Amino acid sequence: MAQMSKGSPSYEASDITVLEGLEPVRIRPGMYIGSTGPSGLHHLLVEIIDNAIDEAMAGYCTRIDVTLMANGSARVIDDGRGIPVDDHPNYPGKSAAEVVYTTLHAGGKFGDAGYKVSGGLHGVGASVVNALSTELNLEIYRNDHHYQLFFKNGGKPQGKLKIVGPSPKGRTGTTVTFTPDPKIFDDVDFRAQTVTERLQIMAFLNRGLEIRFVDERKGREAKETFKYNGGIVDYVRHLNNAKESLFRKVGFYEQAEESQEVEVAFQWNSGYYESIHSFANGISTIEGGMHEEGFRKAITNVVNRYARKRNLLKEKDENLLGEDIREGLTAIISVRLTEPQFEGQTKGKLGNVSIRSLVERATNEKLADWLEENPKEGGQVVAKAIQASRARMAARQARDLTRRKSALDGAGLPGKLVDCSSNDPRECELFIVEGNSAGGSAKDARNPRNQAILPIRGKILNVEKARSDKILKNTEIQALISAIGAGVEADFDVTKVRYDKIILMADADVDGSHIRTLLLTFFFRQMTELVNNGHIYVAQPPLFSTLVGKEKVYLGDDTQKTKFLLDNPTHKNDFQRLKGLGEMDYDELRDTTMDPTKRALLQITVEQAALADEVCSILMGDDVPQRRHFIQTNAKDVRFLDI
Ligand code: 1YM
Repeated sequence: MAQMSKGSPSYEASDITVLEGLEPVRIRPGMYIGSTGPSGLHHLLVEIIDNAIDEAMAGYCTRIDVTLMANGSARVIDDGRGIPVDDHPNYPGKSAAEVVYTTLHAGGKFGDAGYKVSGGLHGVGASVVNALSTELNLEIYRNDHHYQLFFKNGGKPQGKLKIVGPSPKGRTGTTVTFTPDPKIFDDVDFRAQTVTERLQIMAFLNRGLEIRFVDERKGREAKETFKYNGGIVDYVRHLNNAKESLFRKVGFYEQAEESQEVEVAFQWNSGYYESIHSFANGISTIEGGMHEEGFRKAITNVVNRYARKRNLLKEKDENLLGEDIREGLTAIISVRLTEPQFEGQTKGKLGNVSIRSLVERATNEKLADWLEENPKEGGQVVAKAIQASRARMAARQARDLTRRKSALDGAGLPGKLVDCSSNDPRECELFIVEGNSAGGSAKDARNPRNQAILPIRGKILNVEKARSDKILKNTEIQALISAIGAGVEADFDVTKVRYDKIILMADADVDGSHIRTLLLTFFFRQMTELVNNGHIYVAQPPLFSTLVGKEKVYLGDDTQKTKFLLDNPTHKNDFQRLKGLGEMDYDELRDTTMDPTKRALLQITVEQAALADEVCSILMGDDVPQRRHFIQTNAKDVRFLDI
């Protein structure tokens, strides 16, 4: 470690300015990293990795090592040029490296000073990481020297950047090791999965770059290397891996201008949903933006033109819509540009207009070429889009029919719905119950004022394996749609939902789990806002009950039973194993699922619903009814057990 030069007045003077420099970050960390929760913590690591990635994008770095160390710190190593060590022109007496780590600078200043990174941010986040760390060790390998500068207590440099030894032959690069400050963060424990997911995407987006991950923490030791010579082509393959692709090839094209470039990879699968992921300078643009707009517009044009040229679409036929063409499409759009403008609520939308025309032009020319060169695949794309357009029209009819039906028979509620009397959705609950007998007992145990029961027959349709028209014609699904009362798919309006809580009540066995998975997939795909806004719950009836005096005590599972026995060593009464919902008596059902003061409900998160969806898209193909598979979510308490 570099020694602190105690007693040196000039050092102390600079020390104060530095502290002033980074103070705002420690006072309002949220302004710089979003939050002091897990996302903020991981943001620190991402900032440092991004600097290494910038160096890779500039063409100087081929490998990045990320290590979660046993003592809780994180280390990032790159083999780039090393951060410049000479004095920064605007800060006499300070190395550029020190300035990068101690001033809250905008990228521009460094650009002015002659350091140029194409599209890079010149390490703007490095000082923020330093400010929020108890210790940060910066090592630079450059000019055949090994330099070091150590910071403590939120970014205080402990001396100047010093040469501590020679650089091993030819070695250049930067190594940063930092310890997040537990006074700032709620929790300073990095989650390996969060880190590796990010690293994998970075590796996909930077073709050929090798990113190694090592977890050295006790009991969690792990190693993983990400390197994709196919770049985003490999990314598309990865995304479609579990799906049935329409053809083997993954398409790719790219185009560059002076200050911006685009890369697109694409493949269709036999499913019915589109999955377009876009990025700007390696940052995910979850809300889309100009690059996606350009792509969507052009792909619609190109495929229509191609279909007409090959006479797959006749003169009298209407044009295919974009949504028809994008059905089952998996695509990655990755753009790089010098001054990306991130807009929108979560800053996840790319605003640069110039990129739209680049992506549009590239797609118009190169996707058309690809279709010409791959006539077999081109034909398959058009055939699928034509099927999608037919289904779209049939779905419209089915939807109209559902609407007309509701207009005719009064409130339009399904016959088997046992509705509640309250008209205030905020207090209303809908129980979706498997089977008629369970529905019967639920009807007895409910509070008729605000609890409604909808019995459904067996397994509903797997919406991952069916097109819109078929989904909307399914009676069980029609009953769900009209009971909830807020439309479906793009027409779904969450403000019209008739119940605040929609509670899935299925047995704790294989069949029950299967039904829950199908229902969650339906909500995830067709009533997405219901999941996003936390309206979906799963009732979790306990497995055991026992009498303590006259009071019946319920125990969720074997673990709870064991714990109960440990806590109550003198307990002598038997344990009843509760049967399926259909066989529960009035009191049992009320205590475990209907009475808000006693029951256990699990609110379903978007991640859980997405997992159900994945299960449905991978495992529950109509074609493989015999295949059994078991998936357990991270939230131990929902299980998707599937046939
Ligand atoms: C483990 C983190 O920060 N690598 C890194 C950072 C820089 C450079 C190389 C670099 C940039 C330039 C020239 C340039 C940075 N330099 C600066 C600044 N890895 C990590 N690797 N030479 C080297 O931008 O022209 C900021 S970041 F501003 F000092 F140039």
